[in-house]
Amino acid sequence: MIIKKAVYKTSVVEKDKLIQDNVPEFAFVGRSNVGKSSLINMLVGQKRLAKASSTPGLTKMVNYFDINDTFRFVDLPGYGYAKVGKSHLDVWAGLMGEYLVGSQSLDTVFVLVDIRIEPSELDRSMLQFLIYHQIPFMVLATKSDKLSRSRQLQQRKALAKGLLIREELIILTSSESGLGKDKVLEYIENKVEANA
Ligand SMILES: Nc1nc2c(ncn2[C@@H]2O[C@H](COP(=O)(O)OP(=O)(O)O)[C@@H](O)[C@H]2O)c(=O)[nH]1
Ligand SMILES: [Mg+2]
Repeated sequence: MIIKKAVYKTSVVEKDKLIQDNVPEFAFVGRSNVGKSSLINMLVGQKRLAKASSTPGLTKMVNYFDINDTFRFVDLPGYGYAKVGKSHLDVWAGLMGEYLVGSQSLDTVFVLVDIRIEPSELDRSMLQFLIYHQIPFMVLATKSDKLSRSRQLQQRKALAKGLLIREELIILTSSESGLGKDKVLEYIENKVEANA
């Protein structure tokens, strides 16, 4: 699939304003700085569709992008800033949790993890949350260009082990080199066609 058109639609801060329609949504989540904005930009082939993480106001918003007039990308708030001592459950009590359980047309959640960093407790509980709610997900390992090919494959195994998931659920990506672009877009195309 080729992305011919990708346009910013809107940003939402209240759960009552979340979009509820039948356009399939592919959401992106992950710790702040994991490379979420860069990956979205890489997938759509635009340098600054998704803003850089340094834009403070955007971090607590759900940002929607219309793609090819057929599906949507949804940039969810980063989950790296949960305060120590706060229950993990608090993370799901916010707008992101509302979106994940309440969105009418959520198709898949792409969970981003840095290929070089051990998965955190939050990454694991995110996956447990998605599995519990029967929400389809794929893990996208980001910044793969920072490792050699053999280290990438080693890390893919290690990530699968750390996240307690099958290796097939992890796609190696790089916003720098474009690695993984075809795989992610093929995945999306198959899901959109299956639901059409
Ligand atoms: N080498 C490399 N750096 C990346 C990649 N993706 C993101 N970065 C860098 O990681 C930092 C955070 O990226 P950003 O997309 O803003 O992360 P976000 O907070 O998850 O949206 C920036 O300095 C990016 O340039 C990648 O694939 N390779
Ligand atoms: Mg960002």
